[in-house]
Amino acid sequence: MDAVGSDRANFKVNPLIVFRSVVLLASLVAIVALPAISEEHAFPVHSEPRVGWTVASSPPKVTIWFDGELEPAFSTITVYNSVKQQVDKGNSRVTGSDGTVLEVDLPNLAAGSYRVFWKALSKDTHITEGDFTFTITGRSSER
Ligand SMILES: [Cu+2]
Repeated sequence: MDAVGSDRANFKVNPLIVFRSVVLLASLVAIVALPAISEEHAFPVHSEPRVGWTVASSPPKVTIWFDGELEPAFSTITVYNSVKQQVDKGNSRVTGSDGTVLEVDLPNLAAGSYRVFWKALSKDTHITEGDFTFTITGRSSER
């Protein structure tokens, strides 16, 4: 009876060691597997207006070119003004013959700073997202 009891007591230590080993192994597998999994992530290669750019007048739309095909239902661009009001026309869409371009139309915007938020779901179901700003000086429309 006592022997069984102490066996059980000893056995309680083992799961912890097993658990640590599994965690370590899982981490190693994740690190090794990462490059293969992330290959198809869609990242922006160019945008119009460009990241951090200053433009004279309100651009008709924001366009972002990606390095991979996008899943239209879950890929979006939204544009906010400096007081965090959404200013785009809400018609964010995937375009381009190969489905790698994301764009949204803009109304005629006043001079100011704007922030573009983008989210892209690639065909391998991985989501990438980010944001950037551009500034409209409004010089061309000031009279
Ligand atoms: Cu991916």
